[in-house]
Amino acid sequence: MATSRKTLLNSLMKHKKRLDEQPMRVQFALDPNRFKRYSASASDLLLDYSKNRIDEPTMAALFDLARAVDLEGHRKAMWAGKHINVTEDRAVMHMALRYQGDKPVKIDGRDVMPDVRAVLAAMKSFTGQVRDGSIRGSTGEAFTDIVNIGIGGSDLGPVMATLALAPYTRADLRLHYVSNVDGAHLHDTLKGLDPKRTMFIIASKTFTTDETMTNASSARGWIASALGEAAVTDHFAALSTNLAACDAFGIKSDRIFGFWDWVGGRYSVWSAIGLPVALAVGFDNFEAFLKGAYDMDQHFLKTKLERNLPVIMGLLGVWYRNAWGFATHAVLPYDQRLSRFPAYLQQQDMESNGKSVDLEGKPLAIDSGPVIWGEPGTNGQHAFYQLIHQGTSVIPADFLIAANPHEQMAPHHEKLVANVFAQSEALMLGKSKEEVVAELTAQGLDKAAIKALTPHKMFPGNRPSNTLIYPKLTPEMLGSLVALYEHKVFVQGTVWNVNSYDQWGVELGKQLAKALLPKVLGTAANEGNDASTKGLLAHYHKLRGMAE
Ligand code: G6Q
Repeated sequence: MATSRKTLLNSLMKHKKRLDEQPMRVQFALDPNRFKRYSASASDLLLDYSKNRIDEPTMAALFDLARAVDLEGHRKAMWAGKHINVTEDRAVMHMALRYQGDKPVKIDGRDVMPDVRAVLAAMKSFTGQVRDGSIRGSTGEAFTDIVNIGIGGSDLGPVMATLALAPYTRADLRLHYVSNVDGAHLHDTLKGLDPKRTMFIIASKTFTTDETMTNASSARGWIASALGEAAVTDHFAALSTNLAACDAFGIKSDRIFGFWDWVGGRYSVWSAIGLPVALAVGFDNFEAFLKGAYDMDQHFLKTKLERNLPVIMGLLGVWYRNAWGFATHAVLPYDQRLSRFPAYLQQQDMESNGKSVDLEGKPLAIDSGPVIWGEPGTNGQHAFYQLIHQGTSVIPADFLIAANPHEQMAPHHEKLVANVFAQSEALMLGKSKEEVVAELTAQGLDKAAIKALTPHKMFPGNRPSNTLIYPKLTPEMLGSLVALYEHKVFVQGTVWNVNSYDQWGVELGKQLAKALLPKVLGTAANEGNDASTKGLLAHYHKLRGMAE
């Protein structure tokens, strides 16, 4: 019988014990080559992982672990189009969407590349025509505002990428994203928009998601009441695998952009779901985004595990989750335009590896995915970094920084860089009692004050972080970064032996509200639920002036 995951992960504990006694600052003092030893790159992207609780035997044990769980075999299976999404019996092949080579990419014996290229060509033509004004609204006006209606995987990727690539967008073609079923989202987005110059894109893999369909129907009403029912076809496009439902909605066939069931929602920004990004930044830039992801695919496929960025980052995450028990992981981009990157990764990672049964359906005997969270720096420094520095929880973090800003506004970027380097250094070094006492003494404080203040001003240090540094946040680099994290999630899912590609927790949400809606509306009796739900419904009815 193969060694269990629990046994494999337990074997890491002896390394933890050793490292518990040798903090990073000691290791840095002993090894002037530590940065060189623990940094690796994928083309222009450098990962410095030297500020982690690691040494050579630990890294060797982590790579052994990757081999023991047959990471390379699993990777090969994914690329070969095997149905590794076992609960939905599907291949996982979003890499085909960005494939730049000329070999066939087969799923179930069929080369999918002709279909992929046909959709890309249609996207190119459509986005080009909208951008140059040859596709216009029903009254002949060029579009100035595009509203993408979608949620989850049909929203987060395009929102994140559009914000990240703001320097490549045009001021006269604005992208808006509506996801929440809360009417406030659509209402506030439409406020000030002119129906004559507004196009809606309905982005939904299934074309059945209630939030999206509700927003789509209200948007349809907004266009129809302003411009007439016949205008709908000129003002709507759709991105979906459900072509029949798009057609039934009234969307013209040449404005429906398809994709396939082997593209998971949270992995779909590379597909037709990326259309709003291509509209915002132009198709050439969208292609560069795909190319950057392809480069990372090649790195992940071809680089030996010891130099492989997604493998290193994935294994470090396993190390902290399973050997040290750290429950959360922060992603801290020092890049304002990556403001939605942590939220995007939250879905990518937590929906993928937030699982508690293994591939065979047996309960996991080990911890799986951590909580992913974060905000851009330096804002976070003035808020939650306090806990990262001095709280009782240790939170491994990824810092991201570009060497070159898009704006020539010295000294802004230089200050940003100084802050990000300072943070990871401070987290690693901490501040000892001796250092605090010396500092307070130099400030001239008396003995009693020093004694009282010292514990508050000490920092434990030895807090781990990775730093990712790249020349500039270009479309290509963004593609590489997103693909890096996708593959990191794959590595971790493989170690934990979970299906990273289903999302039954999401499906549950899609069903629950449906059952309750008639009771909210008051068309069904308020009975059958638990006392809390029943009480909340009754109070809601009272606040809305409805009879119970
Ligand atoms: C992603 C999930 C989920 C999905 C949304 C929207 O992997 O499956 O976030 O993207 O529920 O689904 P539709 O695109 O089908 O509307």
